[in-house]
Amino acid sequence: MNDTPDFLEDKLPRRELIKKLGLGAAALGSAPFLASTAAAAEHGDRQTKDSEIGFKDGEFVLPPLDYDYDALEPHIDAKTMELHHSIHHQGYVNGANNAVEKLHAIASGDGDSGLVKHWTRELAFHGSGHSLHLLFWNNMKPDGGGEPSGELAGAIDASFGGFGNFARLFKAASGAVEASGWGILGYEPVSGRLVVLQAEKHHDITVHGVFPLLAIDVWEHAYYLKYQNRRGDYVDAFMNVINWDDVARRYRAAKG
Ligand code: MN3
Repeated sequence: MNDTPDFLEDKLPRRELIKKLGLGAAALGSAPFLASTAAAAEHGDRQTKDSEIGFKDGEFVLPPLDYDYDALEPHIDAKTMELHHSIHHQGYVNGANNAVEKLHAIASGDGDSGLVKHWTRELAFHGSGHSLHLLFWNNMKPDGGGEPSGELAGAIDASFGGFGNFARLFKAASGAVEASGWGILGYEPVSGRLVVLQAEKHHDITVHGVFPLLAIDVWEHAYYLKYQNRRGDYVDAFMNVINWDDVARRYRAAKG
């Protein structure tokens, strides 16, 4: 924030500054992925539920869920949800804040620039972990599942040849992530198509620029209490809690 002209700092709150100056959030000291969040927030139909606010008063924060820990039973059990949200996700929030602090110190000349590779990797890991969990919680709802309709359904048809094909690919990709990671449905802006990707850990093997719309966490902490080694059963169960309205809203925002 040291480089922000005083006259701007005084008149505009931080979030407004990001928008007015057309800067990625990184330029003002936040992780780059926040830029897409800020851009999406400008879109009229983007929700701003409490459960989506992952950055507040200058630091990453863990928002509450939009539903109770037991709301996704029997598909995802309450104990897993509680540990996953309150312990695991909180860890990524803390890690991302710490990495940003260390990188700020290097930027201002006070830190150890020899550790810049370490701290940028830490920000990539924890920042992506935070971002994907925010998406994951909001991608789910009690009594979800089924199939999308409208524009998103059309895009799935055009990109994959139908919902059945998409579901087959998404489940295969999610089930086959090596070790810990994610299955992701995203909007690829160069082609304008939807793509299915895997993420290893949170940030490895991606296509830069892809806007994630739907993500399933396939780290063991997401399913092991209930499903043990049966990741495929957990992926099948996840399909029953998808909030397709949320995914459709993200698709409209990404396209817009
Ligand atoms: Mn997780």
